[in-house]
Amino acid sequence: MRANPMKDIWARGGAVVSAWLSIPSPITAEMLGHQGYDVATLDLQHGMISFEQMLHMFQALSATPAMPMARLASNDATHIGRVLDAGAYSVICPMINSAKEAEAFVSACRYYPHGVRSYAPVRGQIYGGPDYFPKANDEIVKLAMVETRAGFDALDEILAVDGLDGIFIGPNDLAIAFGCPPVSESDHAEVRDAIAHVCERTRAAGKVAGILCSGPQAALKRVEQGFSFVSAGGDIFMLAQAAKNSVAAFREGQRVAAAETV
Ligand code: 3PY
Ligand code: MG
Repeated sequence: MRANPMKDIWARGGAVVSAWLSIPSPITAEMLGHQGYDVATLDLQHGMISFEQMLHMFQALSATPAMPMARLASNDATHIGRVLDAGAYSVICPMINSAKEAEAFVSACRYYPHGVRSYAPVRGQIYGGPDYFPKANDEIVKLAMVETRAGFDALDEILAVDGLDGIFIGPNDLAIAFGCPPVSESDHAEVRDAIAHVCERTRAAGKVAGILCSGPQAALKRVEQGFSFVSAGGDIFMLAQAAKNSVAAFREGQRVAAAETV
């Protein structure tokens, strides 16, 4: 089975940087996959991506160095099996509130005797290789999202779940859970403390701490803080920013030209 590059990066003490894809487009996936990210995560929860579009985006990503990952729509074993069978090489599960929910998530990702995943990995095997079955349980990274008050309170029990590789913080939902506005980099001390606490406990448990970030500078700060999985490239946000800067430069040029002709 193709090696999971995230494991290698973590073994060397590095941090994984992921693009975050919400636009339902294989061409966007292929283009972003060639920009140097370690991973490209398809957001099946809040992105506008159907099953068929996801499949084509995974296919487009396999022509690039970026490893295909998915943020699942929900903690549902049938959904998880289908996403893995289509070629997701690692998965993030939203809204994990308890150790029981984390166990169900991990179990849905693993074959017997460690889990309840049903065989056959039709496209996963095309991407992963012929020895997919004996290796997939270990090779596929599973990150549970802590982004609710219940999940935050159950953090240590969630971290004790066998087979769970780490935690991914949803900073927007976590901020809401602490009564604050949903933003990626919150100014509120209680949200900042909660994020620092999750990072610290996760690392103390020997697991990977991950978080969604607003951009590269914020992601660098998170890595400095101890996170080793950061998403620092939302397709919609980056496109909007680039478009805004481009049109602003054009308008400014027009303004200067008009001033010169007066
Ligand atoms: C959150 O910030 O809550 C997320 O789930 C990231 O999309
Ligand atoms: Mg969320």
